Amino acid sequence: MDVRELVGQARQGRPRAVARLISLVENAVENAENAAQAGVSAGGDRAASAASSRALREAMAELATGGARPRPARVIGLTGSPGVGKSTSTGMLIRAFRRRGSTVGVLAVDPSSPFTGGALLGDRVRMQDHATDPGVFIRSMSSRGHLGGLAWATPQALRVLEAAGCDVILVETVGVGQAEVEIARLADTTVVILAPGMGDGVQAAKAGILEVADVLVVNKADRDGVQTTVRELRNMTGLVETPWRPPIVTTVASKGEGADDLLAALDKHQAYLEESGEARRRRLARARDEIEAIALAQLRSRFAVLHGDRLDALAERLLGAETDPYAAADDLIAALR
Ligand SMILES: Nc1nc2c(ncn2[C@@H]2O[C@H](COP(=O)(O)OP(=O)(O)OP(=O)(O)O)[C@@H](O)[C@H]2O)c(=O)[nH]1
Ligand SMILES: [Mg+2]
Repeated sequence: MDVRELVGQARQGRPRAVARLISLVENAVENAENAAQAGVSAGGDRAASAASSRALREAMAELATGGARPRPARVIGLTGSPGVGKSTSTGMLIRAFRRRGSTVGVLAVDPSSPFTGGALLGDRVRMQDHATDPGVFIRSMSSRGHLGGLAWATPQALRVLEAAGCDVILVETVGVGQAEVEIARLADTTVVILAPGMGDGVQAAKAGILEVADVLVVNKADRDGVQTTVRELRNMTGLVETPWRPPIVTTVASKGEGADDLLAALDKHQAYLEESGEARRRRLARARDEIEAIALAQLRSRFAVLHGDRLDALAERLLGAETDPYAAADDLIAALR
C-alpha cells in the first residue's frame, strides 16, 4: 500500500481512501489492545500489525505536517445516554450544515462495541439518506476502549476527516461514562443530549457529564415532562459560575424541529470560543492529550511486548518478599532505556 498516495486521495475527498485510513487507525487500536493483553503475541500477527502501525505512522506524519488548513475543522461532540436521539440529532445537524454548504464528517465512536454493535449498524441504515452525498463522510469506529486507545485514535480519525475537507465533524459517542467525558475533551463544542423524564438530568449530573456540556439539548420534546427536565437543567447549570453558561435547547430530532435553535446555539458557542481564546486553548489541550496518549500507549506496549517476562519475574519476586513494588517498578522502567 502506498501511504502517500492514499493520503493524497483522502485529501481529494475520495471516500474509499478516507475509509481505509480510518480503518488503519481502528486496527491500530485493536492491535495495541491485543498486544498489551496477550503480552508476547504470535509472530505472524505481530508482523502484520507492525506493518499496519508503520503505515499509520507514515500517514499521520504526512497528514500532520502536510500544510495546515486555513480554517481547522469544527469538531462537535454529541453525547448522552443510549436512545436519547444522538444519531437522529446527528442526522438533523448533517442536513442543517449541508444546507449552509458545509462539508460534514461524522465519526460514531463506540467505546463498548461488543454490546452496541447492533445499534451502530442501525445508525448506518438511518443515515443512509446521506450515503450518496459527496459532501458527507460517515465512519464508525469501535473499540473496547481499554488502555486509552480511543484517546489517541479519535484525534487521528479526526485528522483524516479534516484532511478530506470536512468543515464540520460530528462525533457521536454512546453513553455517559468516563470514556465519553474523555472524548468530550476532543471536541470544540460538546453537546449533551437528554430526553425528558427518567431523571436523566440528575443522572447526567452524577456522571459528571453536565460539566463537559457546552450546549444542552432536551430532545424528544414531543413527549411529556420537557419543561420539568429543562427546569431541572436550568437549576443545575445555574449553580456554576462560568464565563459560558450552556444554553438549553429543546428539539424533536425525528421531525427536524429545533434544528435552527440548535445551530444558533452551536454558532454562539463557536463565536465565544474564538473571542475568548478558548478555541486555541482547547486545540492545544487536544494536541497535548494526543501526544501523551500515544506516548503512554507506546510505553504500555513496550512493557507488554518486550518486558512481559521481566514483569512476570518481578511479580514473582514481589510475592516472594524479595523486592518492594517501587524498586520493582524502577527496575521495569530501567529496562526500557
Ligand atoms: N418521539 C421522539 N422520538 C425520537 C426523537 N428523536 C429520536 N427519536 C427516536 O428515538 C429512538 C432512538 O434514537 P437514536 O437517534 O437512535 O438514539 P441514539 O441516542 O443515537 O441511540 P444509541 O446510539 O443507541 O445510544 C429512535 O427510534 C428514534 O426514532 C424525538 O425527538 N421524538
Ligand atoms: Mg446512535
